[in-house]
Amino acid sequence: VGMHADLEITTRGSSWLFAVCAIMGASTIVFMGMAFTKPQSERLFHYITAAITCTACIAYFAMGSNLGGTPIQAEFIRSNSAAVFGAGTREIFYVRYIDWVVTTPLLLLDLMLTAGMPTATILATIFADEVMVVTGLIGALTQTSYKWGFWTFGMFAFFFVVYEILIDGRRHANALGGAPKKAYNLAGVWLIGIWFLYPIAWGLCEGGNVIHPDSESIFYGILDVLAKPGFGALLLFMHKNIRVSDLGL
Ligand code: RET
Repeated sequence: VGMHADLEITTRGSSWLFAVCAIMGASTIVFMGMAFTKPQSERLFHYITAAITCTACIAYFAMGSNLGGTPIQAEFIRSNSAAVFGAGTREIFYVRYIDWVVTTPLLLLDLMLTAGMPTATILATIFADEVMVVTGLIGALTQTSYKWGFWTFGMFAFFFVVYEILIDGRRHANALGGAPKKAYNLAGVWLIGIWFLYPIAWGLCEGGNVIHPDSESIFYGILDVLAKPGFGALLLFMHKNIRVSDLGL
């Protein structure tokens, strides 16, 4: 049933994707459980963080079921150790980008609301983030080397996001001082450090077709666990001494 790519995930890849699905689901339950220990007015960051892992849980359910992907012509295929030249298709999981277009703005919101950044700055940063994800998707679905043009547009957008988080956001967080400053600086460095690995993974997978889709699942899977439940747990832990109302929210 459905279209098969010449190079696609195996049952091992599928099991790993379901394992990540379970981690995302369990994290969602934990974050919601933590939310209910707080009064309603103090739950904003718990809700944002739970929405992120909930979205990922569903995306990983799709990928584990070998859904949300489509065969895309790749220049050549390297299957396991043997390099096989010629025409062939690779399974591209476009569902990742549907996940990212929802979750990456929420991750940025978690961080930027912690620093009390102005609404216009938050919206501009989220716009750049959306450009980054959508150009990444178009590039992934492109069968020619024009795909690297889309990747380059995405990198420009990403550098704007990095500037806003590391320079502009830090300035706002430092002005607040105290617990928000500590939370922002730690979670911000964690976020940017992990996000830098995504365009590298893209280059090895959707871009260059250098690593097998099973390896892709492991690479992106580890990044997603660090970037979603890992980041979320760190952020909520650092929020222990911050009152949502003190941030003007
Ligand atoms: C793409 C390709 C185009 C250039 C760049 C990219 C960056 C993607 C990033 C994704 C982050 C995803 C997260 C998911 C949730 O856990 C689109 C791969 C820069 C940074 C954090």
